[in-house]
Amino acid sequence: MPDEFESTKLEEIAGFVGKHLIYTYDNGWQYEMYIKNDRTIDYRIHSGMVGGRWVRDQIVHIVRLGLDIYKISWDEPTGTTVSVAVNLAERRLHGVIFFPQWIALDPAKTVCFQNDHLDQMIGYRDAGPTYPKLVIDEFARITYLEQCAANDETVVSVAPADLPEGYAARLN
Ligand code: FER
Repeated sequence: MPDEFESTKLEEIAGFVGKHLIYTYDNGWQYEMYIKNDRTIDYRIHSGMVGGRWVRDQIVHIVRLGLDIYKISWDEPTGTTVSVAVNLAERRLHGVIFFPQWIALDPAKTVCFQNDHLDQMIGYRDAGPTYPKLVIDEFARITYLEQCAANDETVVSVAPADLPEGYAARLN
């Protein structure tokens, strides 16, 4: 059945829902993710190849791998696929991002508030070229971590450029 997923049971990932994290990959790219609920994330990209891009209500698959360890995987409307394994206890994560070739050639095409440009992104995805994929395989350090309520529409609600000075640089 299409709405059944291996290991993605609400009670198993309850400790992850509501988590809001800011992290920097070892290649310097800074990202922010909010686990809005068991099937949904919001995120902003603060720097890197597609810095400035932000997305709300991306459907994802979330599994629990162990104590304080979760994995989030999804397929973007752009055709980019992502899988991020998060170790909350050690404040470390590992992400693998599979970019279609059209994004590697012109990353700026995806730098927007994606929700307002979904048809355009799907058009780019279908036009390609898709291959060869650009595979990014990086560890990151979680520099900011907090627990928020589930389904809080205020956590990720403005563009990266419109955040208060120093927002993404906060450490805790
Ligand atoms: C991440 C790596 C990649 C992430 C999002 C992406 C929210 C999305 C990339 C893209 O669609 O360009 O850690 O976290």
